[in-house]
Amino acid sequence: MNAPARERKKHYRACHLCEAICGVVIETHGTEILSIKGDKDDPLSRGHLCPKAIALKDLHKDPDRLRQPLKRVTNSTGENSWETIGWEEALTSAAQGLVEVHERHGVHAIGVYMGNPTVHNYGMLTHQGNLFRHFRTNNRFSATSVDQLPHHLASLWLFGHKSLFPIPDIDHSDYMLMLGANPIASNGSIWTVPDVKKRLKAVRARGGKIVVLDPRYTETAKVASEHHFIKPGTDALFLLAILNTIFSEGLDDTAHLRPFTDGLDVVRAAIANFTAEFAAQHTSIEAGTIRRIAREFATAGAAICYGRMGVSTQAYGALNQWLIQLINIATGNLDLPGGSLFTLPALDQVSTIGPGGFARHHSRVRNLPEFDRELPAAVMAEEITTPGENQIRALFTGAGNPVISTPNGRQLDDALSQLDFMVSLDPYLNETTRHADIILPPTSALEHDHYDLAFHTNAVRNTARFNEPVFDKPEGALHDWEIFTELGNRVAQRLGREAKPSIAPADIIDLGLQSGPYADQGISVQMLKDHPSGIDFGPLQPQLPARLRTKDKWIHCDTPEPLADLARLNEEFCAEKASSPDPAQAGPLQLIGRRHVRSNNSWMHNYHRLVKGPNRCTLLMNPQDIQQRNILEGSEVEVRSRVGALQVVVEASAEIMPGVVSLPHGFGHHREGIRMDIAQRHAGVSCNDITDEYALDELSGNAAVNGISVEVVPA
Ligand SMILES: Nc1nc2c(c(=O)[nH]1)N[C@H]1C(S)=C(S)[C@@H](COP(=O)(O)OP(=O)(O)OC[C@H]3O[C@@H](n4cnc5c(=O)[nH]c(N)nc54)[C@H](O)[C@@H]3O)O[C@H]1N2
Ligand SMILES: Nc1nc2c(c(=O)[nH]1)N[C@H]1C(S)=C(S)[C@@H](COP(=O)(O)OP(=O)(O)OC[C@H]3O[C@@H](n4cnc5c(=O)[nH]c(N)nc54)[C@H](O)[C@@H]3O)O[C@H]1N2
Ligand code: SF4
Ligand SMILES: [Mo]
Repeated sequence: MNAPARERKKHYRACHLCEAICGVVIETHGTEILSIKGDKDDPLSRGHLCPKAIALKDLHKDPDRLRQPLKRVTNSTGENSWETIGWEEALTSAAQGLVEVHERHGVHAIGVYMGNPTVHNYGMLTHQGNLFRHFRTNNRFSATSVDQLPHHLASLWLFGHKSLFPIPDIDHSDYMLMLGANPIASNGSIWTVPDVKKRLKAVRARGGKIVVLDPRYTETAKVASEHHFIKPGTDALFLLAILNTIFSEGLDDTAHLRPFTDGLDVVRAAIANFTAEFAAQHTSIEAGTIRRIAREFATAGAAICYGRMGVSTQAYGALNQWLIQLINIATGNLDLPGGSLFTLPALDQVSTIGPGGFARHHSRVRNLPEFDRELPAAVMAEEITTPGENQIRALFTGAGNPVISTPNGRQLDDALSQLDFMVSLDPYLNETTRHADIILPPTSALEHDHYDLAFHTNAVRNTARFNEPVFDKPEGALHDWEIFTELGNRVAQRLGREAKPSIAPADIIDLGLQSGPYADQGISVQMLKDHPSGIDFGPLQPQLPARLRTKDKWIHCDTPEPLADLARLNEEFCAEKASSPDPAQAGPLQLIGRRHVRSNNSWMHNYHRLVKGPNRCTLLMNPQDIQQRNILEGSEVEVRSRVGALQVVVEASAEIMPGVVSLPHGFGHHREGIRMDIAQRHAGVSCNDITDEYALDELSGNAAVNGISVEVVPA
């Protein structure tokens, strides 16, 4: 072990826990963390922090965080136990298990699932290829298809690259129309916007307007000028009505976009029947209100239409995200300061990674389309359990917890126990990794350096920052990227292929920076080390058409796939009208999720400071719905869906619209055999135990974890 340095030290760091990437200053004494504070000199986050930042310490110190590889041992009576093993044995066994399945059943028998923290850990992004180049399997999955897949598709269709996201330029905007997002709890997503509350309030303070559409009166709705309840899954009708009103009242003006934009006339004709009246019948928002919002939006100085999880993980996710961009385009708000702009990050993924593709192959059992060489996570269980050629028999998971995060988690939980072999790259023994044969735990985040490859690309300002490790790497420990390299090399050896020399992630970043858009300003890793709070390249700027990655550098708005999807929408809602339920009867309810600022998906419940206080894993239900069902407030209820049932405490709340119930995701830590002491004591239930693997956006294959039809009865 290195002798711990004993002096007090200040370390500059980006918090990697969420997309806001706030700058923090961590003061240490030897191996102790004395304080974690917001970095006022960070040009992006300007000193902002949320309560999770302090968990950087808890996460680092957590006694449950694995420091050495584990091997599952099953005794003669079928009982599992875990043995701590050395790295050499762990890597050799992991390589052997994967290669054996490969050799016996072919490459597609290997499945891969990569979770959300992958994109917060640049070494995983730069080095995962060292392993996966050996396993070019069709059975790749990630959290993308329970999340932002529709955003990627809309960007690919309209702008020619999956990561070319228009970013709300909130600091210069006059009007924001926001659907299905709660940035005050989530701290923003596909929109890196630290201190979003202050930025939203500033819009109102300068006379602008924020309009929020959400089935819950959220933390964000509370700071908005206007909030409207919207029935889950009906946003496409609302967005179409907005666009339709803009066209029919002659409010469209593509302005500066006209020289390189076409196809809007085709869209105008295709959506002529989607009127504000039609939307009003289904959304619960009056036609007059929809038209007023359309007029306000189109005539505001600079306006943003933005939608996130709530409009992405539902039955019309891709159609919604495409319509949102068409509204921005038709009103000339794309590529306009105060509207939505593209970033120009110091290391530009749009120039360094491929654009992505769609539907080039399909899943074996259900024939769902791939996106960017990944299949929808909703088919993972059936691909493991359905016999036949290319059935998944071995699985590699990295930084993911799909048992808790993907629809019908119980089914997947069961499927994982049927695998021949499984390896997990993860610091915890949790609901998913407990099925692994080998768990490979990486170093803690504070033990490696950090550059944000993903989120500068989505930020409200062009900045760059590189952080050195806060603590030395413990002897014998391996970073995620080193594990990928070491495992990849052992796989290569077994397959008789050449091993790859390993270049550290920081060196890759250095090369990228020096050939990136700010190369002329001398940017390098060394320069960033000399400016630990980050370097500011200023506010976002208009960049079209140069920034487009479509072949002809035009935006063609008449995208065939979403245009064709209008028929599905029309059919569903024309049919629904005929069978609209009797409001006096207690019919089915729609289940949606929610996020809390002290939580983060499934893996941040093991820190006392974050989970203390009242139970947050409750079912929110409108008092009217509670009364109709003879349920007692605060009692246990049973929530049933097509795939199963769970029991949870009900909380009466007028903040949730009638007909809708809300349960947070990421809980359900009661499962046998996990090693997360505090999380187990705040176990809660997993809402994905009742979400449905058949509830999808049929166009994109994205999971519809919002808007699940459920019944709620006294338990
Ligand atoms: N504190 C915290 N922060 C996080 C996370 C976390 O778990 N906790 N997770 C991170 C991740 S991975 C992500 S992707 C982001 C997500 O970031 P956001 O999308 O901003 O977060 P959500 O809270 O999921 O917001 C979705 C909203 O959609 C609403 N909604 C549900 N169904 C519908 C619908 O049909 N229509 C409309 N209009 N609204 C609907 C919900 O009520 C909710 O308010 O947050 C990130 N940040
Ligand atoms: N019902 C419902 N389901 C949802 C959502 C919802 O709103 N409602 N949200 C969806 C969204 S937006 C997302 S992004 C997904 C998230 O789904 P996942 O990515 O599958 O799950 P996480 O809960 O983020 O789990 C992250 C895992 O990574 C591990 N980990 C953390 N840091 C590191 C690291 O640095 N290296 C490695 N190797 N491992 C690490 C943790 O221990 C944990 O096991 O869930 C989705 N599922
Ligand atoms: S908002 Fe909180 S969790 Fe997100 S980066 Fe900032 S401090 Fe970290
Ligand atoms: Mo996410």
